[in-house]
Parts: sequence; structure tokens; C-alpha cells
Amino acid sequence: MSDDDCEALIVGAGFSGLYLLHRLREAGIDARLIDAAEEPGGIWYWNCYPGARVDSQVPLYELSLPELWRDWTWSERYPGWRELRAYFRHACDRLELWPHMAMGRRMTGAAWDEGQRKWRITTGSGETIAARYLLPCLGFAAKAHVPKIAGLESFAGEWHHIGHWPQQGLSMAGRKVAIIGTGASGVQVAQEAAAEAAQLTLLQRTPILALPMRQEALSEEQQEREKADYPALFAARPLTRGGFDVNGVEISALDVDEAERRRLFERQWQAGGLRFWYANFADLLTDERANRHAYDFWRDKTRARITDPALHEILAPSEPPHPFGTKRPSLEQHYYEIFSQDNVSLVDLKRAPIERIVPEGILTAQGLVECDLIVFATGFDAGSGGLTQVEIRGRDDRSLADVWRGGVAAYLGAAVHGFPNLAYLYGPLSPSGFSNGPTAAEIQGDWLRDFLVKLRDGGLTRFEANAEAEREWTASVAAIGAMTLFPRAKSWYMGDNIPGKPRQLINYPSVVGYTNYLDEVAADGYRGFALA
Ligand code: N01
Repeated sequence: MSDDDCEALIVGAGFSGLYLLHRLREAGIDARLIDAAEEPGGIWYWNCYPGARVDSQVPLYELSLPELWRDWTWSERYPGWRELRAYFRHACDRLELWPHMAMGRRMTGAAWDEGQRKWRITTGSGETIAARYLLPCLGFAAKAHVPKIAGLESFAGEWHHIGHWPQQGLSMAGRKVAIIGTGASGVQVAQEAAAEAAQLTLLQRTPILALPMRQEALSEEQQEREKADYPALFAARPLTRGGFDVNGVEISALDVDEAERRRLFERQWQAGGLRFWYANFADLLTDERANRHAYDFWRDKTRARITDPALHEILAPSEPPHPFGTKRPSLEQHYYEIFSQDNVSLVDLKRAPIERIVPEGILTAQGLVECDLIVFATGFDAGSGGLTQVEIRGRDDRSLADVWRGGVAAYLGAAVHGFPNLAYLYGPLSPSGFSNGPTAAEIQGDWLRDFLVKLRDGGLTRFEANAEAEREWTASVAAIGAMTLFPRAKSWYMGDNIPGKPRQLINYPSVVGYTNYLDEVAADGYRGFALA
């Protein structure tokens, strides 16, 4: 990529960034892309910890472009990070994106130049790129969260956050490993560590309500047969609530008898993956009594796999720690079985909180957890973190971090008043965390391409979200969220996982609702934006 000015600078080479690059270049817009990573893949570059694999099944978890899927085959239904990275290289090859990409370049700051109507973006290597449009596609988990625990600097062993795992890999064989955090990442790395480590200790604050993945090996022949159905499958994605293939059944869990309820639960449970979450009864996430039925089903199924009864109450409590599915479920392959191994133990941090880290390990209220490797599976400053960790200064020279200090506000979960010609994808107040990633990438990417083409064709060079439109959108996300059970959990969906972060639902909870709204805005002449 040359250092010349460009029309649109995309930051981030995950699904959103690459798809947008492809669509903009196809439309004749001079778009370029930078990314701090050495290879494309976004989250699949940084999160290369043992066991990292996607929890949405392929082909739903890939782009719908026939030139990509026609000659691509996966080895597993839920592929791991290595295979996903290879897929991203394949996408860059097939779509001929490489000449327009510069890897290993981190955006370190950006400032709007009103006189020139351009963004000036600085990178870690000291260069400045000028671009008419700045389009951050940073993913929802671009900023790792390492909680402040006293004494970490005194630790004699090694520690890593799963989002900054060493690219050269790291053996856990024969080591004493402690994992803090039992979200999706903690579960995945624990399954691998249990097989290798001399001693594995999991430090759990809240139990994860994990679902069986039911991994499946895929043959080339099977996928060739399935490819006949791909177009219909991809067309269905934006019309569902979660960007998957189907919605749940359109009836209440309370309108059927116990036997029928169990039949549906059992069907989705056996189908595996996240289906028990996204393809369940219509009121799973809106009615507490309906939700409780699902929780009880999950608890009983899970307890049946935990051999030590003393762990039942810690891993699968009688009473739900939060309504089922309001904190993101994860997929597991043999998570509950590892606790019957002699080399695995569990610390319930609710009973024995961490006091400090000492050179030999982690000191809890119940004693020392000896270890030589600490894995922080403690999550991310989700949604806004990736955008606010970089100094992005808008028209009044205020930074986005400053503007969002009291909470995120953005029109369509993409554009911010005071920040002209900036549109971020897969970020806060869009469906991102509630959407299958590639689905959101395509919905937002297509819409933004159309918008920028419309500006170009109309001889326009500036857009800015109106303050009123931004207020309305932000309020509507909160209002829709209030109709669900999501605010009932302390989760990253609500910003609760980061000390001091304002509490708000950070994602728009319906992909199809979002798709329809974007279409309306476009049909209405891109209402809510000031165009110049
Ligand atoms: O992070 P998380 P994650 N002391 O925030 C605990 C996606 N993802 O990286 O629940 C002790 O979910 C925290 O405890 P609590 C997926 O969308 C997808 O696992 O706050 N513990 C929790 O247990 C997922 O939801 C895939 O009480 C502390 C854990 O750390 C999202 O990424 C794979 C703590 C954090 O869980 C994030 O998942 C991986 C502290 N001070 C991730 N602070 C797949 O596609 C936090 N915790 C498969």
C-alpha cells in the first residue's frame, strides 16, 4: 500500500474490514486497509490460545460470496483458529485484496481536519495517512481486560491474557497452570490445559452456562452436497434475530405443557451449538418464568455430567446465577468432565476471593494456588474499548473516549455526532455481540458501500450524524433492551465487566430489526445524517 492519501481508510482485517474493503473497491472507491496484526483474521489472529475455536457453525460463520465458498472446504463444523486464519488468507487471495492492505500497521491516533475535510490517521511507525473517510472495523473484543490484582508484578512465573497469546505458541505440558475466568475463552483453554498440565486450577467467579458443541468432522463430499443450500442459508441470515439460519419457535414456553417444552429443549440440546440459545422458545430472553424452565433443563443436564456432587452447586447451581442466555453461553466439548481428573481443581472465588498474587502463585482467602503460568481469561472492554483506547479526535477536538465517558451514544451503532466521515462497523449499539459475525459484516458493509456511493454520486464529501438521531437511536437500544432480561445479568453485554464503565446494553438485540431499520434509513434519503 502506498502512503498516498486515500478515499477511505479501513482499520482492521477481520470479517467486517475485509468485506468492506472488497465492496468499496468493487464500487470504485479508493479504499485501503491497515491492521496492527501481521496476518488478517482479526480476533483469530490475536486469540491463538490453545483450544480457540469459533462457536458458530460453518457455513453460517463465513462470508456469503460464492467466489469464496465455491472452492473452500472446512475440516470441522466449528473450526479452530489456525483454519480460520487460513480462510482469511484465502479470502484476501480470491478477492485480490492484498495490494490494498498493509499489515503490521497499528492506528495510534486520528484527527479530523475540517478545512481539508479529511481524517489524518497516525500509525505506530510514525506515518500519517490522510483519508476522506475513516472506517474502524475493530471487532467487539479489541481491548483485553486484565483486572488489577495486587502483586502481579511480583509473580515469578509467566502470565498471559488470552487475547495476547504468544504467536509462537506456549506449551502447558507438565506445568502448574491457573486460569482466572470461566467465560468462553476460559472454558476453551481449560479443556486443553487439563490434558497437558501437571496441575490445572480454575478460578471461577460466576459459573458459565455452557452448552454442548457437538463438534463434527466435515468431509469434502458432504460440503459439496451442502453447497447447493448455501445461497438460501445466506439469504436467511439477515432475516433472523441472531444472524444465524433460524429463529426460535414463535410460541411461549409457558403456552405448552411440560412434555412439549422438554421436547423442544431436548431437540435443540441434541442439535448442539448455540441453538439452545438462539432457536429456543420466543420468550426465552424476555420472560423470567419461561427462562427458568430453560435454566432448570440446562442445570439438570449439566449436573448429570459432573461426577463430584460437591461441585454441583458451584458449576451448576440450584438457583440461576442470572437468567439463562443473558450472559453469553459458551460451547464446550468436555468441560464438565475435566473436573473428575486428579490434576484439575476448581476454586470458587465467591467463597475464596483472590487476595493478591505472590511470586509462587495466587493467594486466595482459602490459601495459595501454586502455579508457574497464569492465564487471564478475564474478557475484554467489549464494544467501545477498541475505539476509545486510540485517541480519535473529532471536529471539536474532543476525543471519542471523552465524548463517551458517560456512556456510548451513536447513530445506528456506527456514526457519532461530532465525528464527521467516521463510521465504525461491528461496534457498540449495533447488533455485533448479538450477531453471528459474518452476517453483521455483510449487512453493515453493504449498507455503508451504498451510502458512500450515494455521497460520491451526489458530489458530497461530508456526512455527520445528527445529534437528535443519535439520541433517539441510543435511547431505542436501551428501551428495547429494557424489554428483555439482559439487564438482569452482570455481563459484558451491559458493560459490567469493566470497573467504572457506565452500565448500558451495548448491542442492539435484533439483527433483522437492525437490517430493516438500515433499509428504511436508506430509503428515506439517509435520514439522520447531515450531508454536505
Ligand atoms: O470473556 P468473558 P471471554 N476476577 O467476559 C471473569 C466471545 N468468544 O474472553 O462472570 C476473577 O465472557 C469473569 O467472571 P464474571 C464470546 O462472545 C467467543 O471468555 O464477571 N474473575 C468471567 O468468568 C464471549 O462472550 C469464542 O464473574 C474475573 C471471565 O473472567 C466473549 O468473546 C471464544 C475477573 C470473562 O469472561 C468474551 O469471552 C472466546 C476478576 N477480576 C470468546 N474479571 C468462540 O467463538 C473477569 N473475570 C468460541
